[in-house]
Amino acid sequence: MVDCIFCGIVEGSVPSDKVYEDDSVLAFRDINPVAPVHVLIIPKKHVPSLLDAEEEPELMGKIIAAASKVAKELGLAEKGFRLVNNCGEHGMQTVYHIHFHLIGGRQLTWPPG
Ligand code: DGP
Repeated sequence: MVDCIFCGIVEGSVPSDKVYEDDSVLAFRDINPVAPVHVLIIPKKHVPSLLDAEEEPELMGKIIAAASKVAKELGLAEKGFRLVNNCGEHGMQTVYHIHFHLIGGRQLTWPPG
């Protein structure tokens, strides 16, 4: 998957600041953070978007479990945090390798823009 930047991160050809890794999931700091903690949690397998998640229920469960683990490890458990997926044009998805933004370390607001 040469055209996918996140596949490049998984393969190691694109550098990243990793905070968690297992056999099927990788988490690394976002290059353009919007909060003190902004981590992207991705499957190592190339899954384009949430529209494809229906075929990957086990993998999606592993991503949510990793998000819980990373949130606790990065000190977000006490005050809380947000886990966000942007899907498609209206969701403002820019990288078509599914990823979940783990955002915290400050007071967040609602609704998002
Ligand atoms: P989204 O709009 O949900 O598709 O957000 C994609 C995010 O990916 C965005 O917050 C910036 C981040 N990003 C894009 N390219 C890179 C990269 O090469 N390295 C890292 N660490 N993050 C990246």
